[in-house]
Amino acid sequence: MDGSPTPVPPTRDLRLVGLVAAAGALGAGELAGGLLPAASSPLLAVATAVVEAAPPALTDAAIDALGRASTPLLEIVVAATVLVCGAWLGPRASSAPSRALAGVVALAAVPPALAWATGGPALGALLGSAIAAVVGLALLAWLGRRAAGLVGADAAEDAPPADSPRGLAASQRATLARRPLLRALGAVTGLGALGAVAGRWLLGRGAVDEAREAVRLPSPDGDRPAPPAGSTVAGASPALVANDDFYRIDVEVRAPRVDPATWRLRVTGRVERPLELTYDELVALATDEADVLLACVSNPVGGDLAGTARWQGVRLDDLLDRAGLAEGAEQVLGKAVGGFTAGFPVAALDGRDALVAVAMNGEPLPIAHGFPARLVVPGLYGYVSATKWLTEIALTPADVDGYWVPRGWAKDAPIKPSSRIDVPRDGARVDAGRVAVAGVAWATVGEVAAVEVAVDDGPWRTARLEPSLGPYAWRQWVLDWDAEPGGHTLAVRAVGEDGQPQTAETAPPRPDGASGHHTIAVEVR
Ligand SMILES: Nc1nc2c(c(=O)[nH]1)N[C@H]1C(S)=C(S)[C@@H](COP(=O)(O)O)O[C@H]1N2
Ligand SMILES: [Mo]
Repeated sequence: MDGSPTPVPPTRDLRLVGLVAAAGALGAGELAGGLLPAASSPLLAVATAVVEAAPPALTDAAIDALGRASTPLLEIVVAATVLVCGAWLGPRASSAPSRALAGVVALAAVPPALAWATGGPALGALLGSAIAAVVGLALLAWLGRRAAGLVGADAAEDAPPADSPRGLAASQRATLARRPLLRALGAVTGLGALGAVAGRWLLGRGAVDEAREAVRLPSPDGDRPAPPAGSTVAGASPALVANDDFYRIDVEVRAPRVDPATWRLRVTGRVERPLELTYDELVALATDEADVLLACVSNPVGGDLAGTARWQGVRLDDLLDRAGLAEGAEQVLGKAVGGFTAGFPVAALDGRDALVAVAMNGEPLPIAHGFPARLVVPGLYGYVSATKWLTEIALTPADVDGYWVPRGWAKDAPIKPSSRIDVPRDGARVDAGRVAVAGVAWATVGEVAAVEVAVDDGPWRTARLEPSLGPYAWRQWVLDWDAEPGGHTLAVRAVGEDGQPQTAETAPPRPDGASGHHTIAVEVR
């Protein structure tokens, strides 16, 4: 150096440097989370903590509006925030390096702090964040030097060839001088993205999927009727919803990947003989099969957060008989690997086919639906009963609350009888003449005795019911409607075994499930 002052690059460049360094840091954090067993992705740690600590009204709204898409979106928002912080830090790294360093340290402290405050993997997040911060700082320094044009080798490489005219215009020189910077920025962005993708791929790959694919299920006792193939009317729900189409709701930002080799199911609490089963032991017992509707309490009238599947597992009442209920065993509290809990009264086990399920529609449980094991309890909303990634069944007094209860949802949550029109869709235009109106209907438990449809608030007409898959499944129905031109409304209601039609009274999902008639409008031409 000749002692001339260090050139100060334009703020625009420094912002870009900060943003790209942050992208590199994010990529490093993701890669660390996927590569190192001891490290957690800082992004995942923050998103998990936010979900954990979010006010219930916010999580409700997010689930309503976006369903499961809300958590990936949350991660994107967190990542974008980090990028913005990076862009802010970039110019400060050259003007006030110690403050920029403090900024990076503060930013890196957020994931472990949030994880610690919400009972998450604080140490893992600390390691992941530290790695990300070190990479971020190194990139900030390196890219900052490039921006200042102080890296000789590449600058020389980009110098004008010997035969070019000397004395380039200042603007041309500036453009040429920026070239190595832009190249470096591009390379770091690409590597950061690659690191993030690789990290998530590593997290989501490997042993657990292989173990799951290698599972051999025992053949179930008894014969369930073969489910009718597909749906009776195009666009209407099938009797059994395929695993890939089945709704998914949970608070886990990322589905836990549980290694069945080390997993145990424990039956604990107010029992005479606590049990501990390995996965293989549980699968060997899993010869019971039931067609059971699962429904989410957040499901609005006419919504799609419900579905019936064929579950295979071991009856919960058999398992509890083996453990022996002790004094004070009033509630079954399912505990999940990630800490989620769901509890329902022991009294709900009145002979209904509640299962510790290991299979769904003939396959080992998909990871998203709770592999290696979950609870499935007919007649109760999922948030009080259907614990996925189940690791413990605790028998407790009634006053222990599951995850959602202190968050403002009802303690007791039987599924409300409901019915839904699948076709035609709300707002559809259909041709006059014979129109097949079709959908599904369900009771809490017990058969749906009838489904009725009212056109334009006229008399209730009886729909045709498809064969029943038993008292815990939803039931398909079809009504042939002779549609006349004009605008019409169609409303549906289910009638239970006791002859009671489902209530017309409307209620929102909170606190114990929506009610009211699903009503749609159609335009007949
Ligand atoms: N571990 C865990 N299990 C869980 C939940 C959860 O957030 N975490 N959500 C429950 C809720 S609210 C519902 S509606 C059902 C949904 O099950 P599915 O995703 O298989 O459809 O899972 C239940 N089991
Ligand atoms: Mo739910």
